[in-house]
Amino acid sequence: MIRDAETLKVLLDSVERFVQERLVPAENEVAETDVIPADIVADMKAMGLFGLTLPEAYGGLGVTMEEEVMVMLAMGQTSPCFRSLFGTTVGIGSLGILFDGTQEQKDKYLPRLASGECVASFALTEPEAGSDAASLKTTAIRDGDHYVVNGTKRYITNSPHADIFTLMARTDPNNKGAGGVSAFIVEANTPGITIGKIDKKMGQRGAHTADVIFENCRVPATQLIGGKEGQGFKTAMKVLEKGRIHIAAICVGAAERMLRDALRYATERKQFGQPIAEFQLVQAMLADSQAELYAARTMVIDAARRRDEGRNVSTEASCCKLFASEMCGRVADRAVQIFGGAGYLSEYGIERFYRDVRLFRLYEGTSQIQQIVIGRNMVKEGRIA
Ligand code: COS
Repeated sequence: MIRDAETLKVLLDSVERFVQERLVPAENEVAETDVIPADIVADMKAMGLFGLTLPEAYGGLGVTMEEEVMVMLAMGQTSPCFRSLFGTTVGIGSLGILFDGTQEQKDKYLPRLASGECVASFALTEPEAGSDAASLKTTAIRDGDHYVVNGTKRYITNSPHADIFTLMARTDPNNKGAGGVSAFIVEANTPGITIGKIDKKMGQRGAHTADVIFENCRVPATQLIGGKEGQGFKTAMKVLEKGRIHIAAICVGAAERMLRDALRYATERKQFGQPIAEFQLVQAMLADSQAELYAARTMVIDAARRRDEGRNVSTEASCCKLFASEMCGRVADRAVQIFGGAGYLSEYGIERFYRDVRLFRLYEGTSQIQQIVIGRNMVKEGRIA
């Protein structure tokens, strides 16, 4: 749903300008230093990107899913680490509070999140609980007015910079399944929290992940999201479902960027006396990429519209994440192929994208988890979407 085309156009124009004039020129520096410059972070805050999806009542821009997708298509045109910086806060980091938090929790945290004053991380994955998220072992045991949290969370994006964590932990150790899990807002400066060393990753330099270790960390009971135990896994699944459409849009944006770069290179690079773009085998790679990109773009916008209509989009969100992330990987591979030897050199940038986008098929649910969600829904509902 687009609420007001004029206002959206102003927002998209400013995001597109920001991407082209500020972020694209900074890509190499960020890849080398592993740090996003402070003035870029300040600009993101000033543009309202940290409050993109939060309601206007809390100081956010309150965009619809379709509007969010349009912004992410634009943000995808540059290194994914830039999106990761604010996207983790406006997405999986804060949505648990927005969806299921009490009014007091929303009033306390959402305005600070929307302004960018507070960075939020999503702490679900553990060393032994990745795809099988419901098997998580971190415990939060009630002790008077507090819960005592023990356990380790792994690959937690933005954890070195987080002010709060949306933490999923087991409040009922006798219930080993999803029903024993609760969600909490945990302030990062609570005693008993240690952040591990920043992970060395294949790509996405500038976006940082690390372990988060909880040792006898006492979290006030008022921090239990929604004030109800046993709801945390469902909160996490709802958050991830929306996050999957968001990530799919980023995949489409990144694929557009790579394909545009590949087309430009193919028209400039000459072999056998003519631009390589004139060769049909190169055109085949361009054409396959274009067709798949168009399909992914269309399905992401369609899924966003359905979600805005209030429909259940569990299947569509997983279809988008599955197709768009796999498509993005294929486009990255073809783009490197079109660049040839130059595609393997860091100075051309395409190898960096090739590494960066590999993560899309893994996080917020692997491609195989998306297949499982889609297949299960089909069998359960006895219909196709
Ligand atoms: N919205 C609301 N509730 C949901 C839901 C959704 N999208 N998906 C599942 N639930 C509910 C189910 O309805 C079920 O509730 P009931 O017990 O009341 O019926 C409960 O959550 C448990 O669901 P389910 O039985 O499907 O859980 P499983 O353990 O079988 O796991 C998968 C489901 C595999 C889909 C889930 O663990 C998953 O998504 N794993 C990937 C995790 C992931 O994406 N990690 C990335 C971390 S963030 S980078």
